Amino acid sequence: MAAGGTDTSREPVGRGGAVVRRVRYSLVDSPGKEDNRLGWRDIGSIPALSEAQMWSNITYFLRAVIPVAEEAGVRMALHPDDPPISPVLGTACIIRSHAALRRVVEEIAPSDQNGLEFCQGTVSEMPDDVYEAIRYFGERKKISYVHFRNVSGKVPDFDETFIDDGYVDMWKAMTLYRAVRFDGVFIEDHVPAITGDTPHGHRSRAFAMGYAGGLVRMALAEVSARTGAARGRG
Ligand SMILES: [Mn+2]
Repeated sequence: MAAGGTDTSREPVGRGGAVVRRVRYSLVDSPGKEDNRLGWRDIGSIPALSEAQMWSNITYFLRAVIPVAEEAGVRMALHPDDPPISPVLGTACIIRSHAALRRVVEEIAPSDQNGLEFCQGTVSEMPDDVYEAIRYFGERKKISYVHFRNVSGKVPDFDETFIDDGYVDMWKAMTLYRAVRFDGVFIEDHVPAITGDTPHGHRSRAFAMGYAGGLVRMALAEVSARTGAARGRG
């Protein structure tokens, strides 16, 4: 059994030659991994796990932890499988659809303290509609916080893009967070590697955070304009 990143490569295909994480599932799941430059490291003898075993495990975990979180006033936040593909080298990755997210927060352990780390990038890679997911989980107050990033498309093949260079309309997404009155935090998450940047990607992260901050400002400014106009009419 091996474990590690599921990147199948990093390619200089982003704007300005930026290097982006590229996932091609046909390469991820192949044994051998000679063609997987960032591939898998052998970590010993962990057996492959089935979907049923993984669902059993997460059920055991959440039903033990969520009551304690309720007592302690801690809000949990589950990140989906990234990338949302399965299996990976024989092990099932179960959190890869909106139905799976609903199962976690609505069926296994329904609680105000059981929420989602809503990785919008990963959710956008799932087969379902990302805007519908923002509305659905946002309306139910299940979004603990957001990884606000963009991708080129859905599974099985996609690249992680600059925030303004993917298939998701980030302004439309932001207006949906506003519509459901999401009041949590937006975080930049993965970003393309820009030439000359630090290993952590400070320049690229600054761009992503600035872009997100600009969208928040626009979204709030529209509300102020509407409120102001209403006052003006009154
Ligand atoms: Mn994420």
